Amino acid sequence: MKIYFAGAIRGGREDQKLYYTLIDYIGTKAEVLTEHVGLDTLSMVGENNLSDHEIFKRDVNWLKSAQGVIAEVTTPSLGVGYELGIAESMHKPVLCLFRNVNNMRLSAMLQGNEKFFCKNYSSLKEAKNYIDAFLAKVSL
Ligand code: 6K6
Repeated sequence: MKIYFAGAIRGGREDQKLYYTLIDYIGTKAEVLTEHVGLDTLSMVGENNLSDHEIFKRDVNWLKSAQGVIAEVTTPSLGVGYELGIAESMHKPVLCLFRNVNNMRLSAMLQGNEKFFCKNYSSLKEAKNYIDAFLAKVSL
C-alpha cells in the first residue's frame, strides 16, 4: 500500500523530527512515497536539485498513485493544504493529525470537511493508534 505523507516544509520545519518519527512508523506498515518530508537535510530552503515546477509535478503524480494521504497539520502550510485539496478531488482517503498545543485549533477548512478524518492527539502513541485505524480502513 502506498501512502503520501504531507508535512510543512516552507511553512516551517519545527516539527521535522516528529514527521520523521511518524514516517518511520508508517513505513513499517506501508510504502511512504514522501520520506524526504521527514529528513533533517531538507530545510526550508529545500532540495536544490529540482525546480519548484518539477517538485509540483512529481508530488501530484505521487498523490495520484497513493492509496491514502496522512498529513501532520499542526504547523500550517500552504503546500499541505493544497495537497489535501488535490487529494480530496482525487477521492483519496485523508487522515489529518493535529497535535494539541496551546489551545490552537485546526483550520475549519480541514476540520469542517466531513470527507477528511481529522484527529487531535496529545501523544505519539495516540497518533500511532489513529494511523493504525486509518491504514486498516484504507487497506480494506
Ligand atoms: C523543500 C524546502 C523548500 O523547498 C523545498 C522543495 N522540496 C519539496 N520537495 C518535496 N515536496 C515538497 C517540497 N516542497 C513542498 N513539498 C510538498 O508540499 C510536500 O509534499 C509537503 O507535504 C508540502 C509542504 O508545503 P510547504 O508549503 O510547507 O513547503
